[in-house]
Amino acid sequence: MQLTKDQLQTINQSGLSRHETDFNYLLDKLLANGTAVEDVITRLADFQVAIPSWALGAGGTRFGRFSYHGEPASLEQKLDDVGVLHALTQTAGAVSLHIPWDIPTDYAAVRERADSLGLKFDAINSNTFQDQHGADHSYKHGSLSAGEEGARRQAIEHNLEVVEIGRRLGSQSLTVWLADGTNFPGQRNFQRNLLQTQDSLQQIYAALPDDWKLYIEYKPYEPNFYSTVIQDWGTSLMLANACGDRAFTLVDLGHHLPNTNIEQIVATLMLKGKLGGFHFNDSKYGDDDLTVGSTKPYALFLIFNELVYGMRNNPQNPDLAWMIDASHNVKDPLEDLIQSLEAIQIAYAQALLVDQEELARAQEAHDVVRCQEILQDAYRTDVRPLVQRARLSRGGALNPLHAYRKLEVRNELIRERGKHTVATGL
Ligand code: LRH
Ligand code: MN
Repeated sequence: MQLTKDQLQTINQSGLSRHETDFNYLLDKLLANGTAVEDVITRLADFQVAIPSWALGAGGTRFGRFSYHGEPASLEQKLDDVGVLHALTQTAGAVSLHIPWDIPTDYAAVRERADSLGLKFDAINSNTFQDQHGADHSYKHGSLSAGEEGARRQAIEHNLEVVEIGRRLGSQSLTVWLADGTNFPGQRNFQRNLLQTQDSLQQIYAALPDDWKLYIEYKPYEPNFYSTVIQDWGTSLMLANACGDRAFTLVDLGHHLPNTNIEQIVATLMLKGKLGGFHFNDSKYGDDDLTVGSTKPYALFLIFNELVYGMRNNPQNPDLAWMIDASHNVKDPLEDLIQSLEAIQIAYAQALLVDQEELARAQEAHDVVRCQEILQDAYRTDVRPLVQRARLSRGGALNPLHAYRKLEVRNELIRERGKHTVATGL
């Protein structure tokens, strides 16, 4: 299934006059504030988020999984689904693969399909949190942190194979997330585990192609519930520093203990030039992998406010990798991802409206009330007409969710794929 720009322009017709009214109303307010509106629209249109290949089917938990119909049953069909998201939103121009869930059979065909859909391959993910059939060694007691030389060697080899797969697809970064940890006090030696992990990551880093980056993702718990080797941003940063200049910390929004100030972590990592990228999602309790902006939209805005400041003031930090990492237990996976992409665009647009100079003056003057007013004026601005404008400027849908339903995309996918196809992934 592919959507054409003509199809979308036809569907957009009915909403254009409403959009014009809303846009012009907002334009007046922004021009009065001296906002560089065209610059904001261009930045929104250029902002591309990678879609996780493991989140195009129904997700589940240990308590069960409720399948969704018309799921992509192959890597090619997954690319088609990301292609639909990109056609509608014009902000999903990349895909992040997970190995072994997405091993290509025909590299040339996969690259060609991605090219035809306007998709790039962003960071590729290794997987040493599941044992593969026929594997010589189990990761039950650790992978890159394992004491057993065999398991560690196997895990390092797997990461190098993943890099080779990514290299053949045009990806230029590897994301390593380790489930390695313990469930009980005394179960393993913290220091030996960290040293073995550091040594393993250094071996992987040393084998990376010169133009590649390594993203080290941290997580406080799950699937281990007493300790996790790479538990927090500090540990990830230490390991990235131990590897080298092309190793960075990856921030998954769901990988923080309750009430963690994530925007401060973002500011610190950007100042140190070690923020590599994001796995966007939302959560109320743990690593819930919910729709971005569905539970804590203000927290997302505050994170983007630090990102906008960092992108203007921290040339030492490289361009960031923007990725979603979510799991869809009750929603249509594509509708869930459309909502996440919208929430990311809205938070970025709001952050671009923050008068950073005015904020700096108020901070200087310790005018605490004014500081909050400046942030919340931007946050309380309905920026959706700006986000729509950016989409329209690239031939996207005025309202992607409306277009997705009007075009009956899910029903068409079921017609093409049947009701019982199951996507690989979580
Ligand atoms: C771990 C994680 C990691 C992925 C996995 C699918 O919780 O966030 O990024 O490998 O989800
Ligand atoms: Mn993640």
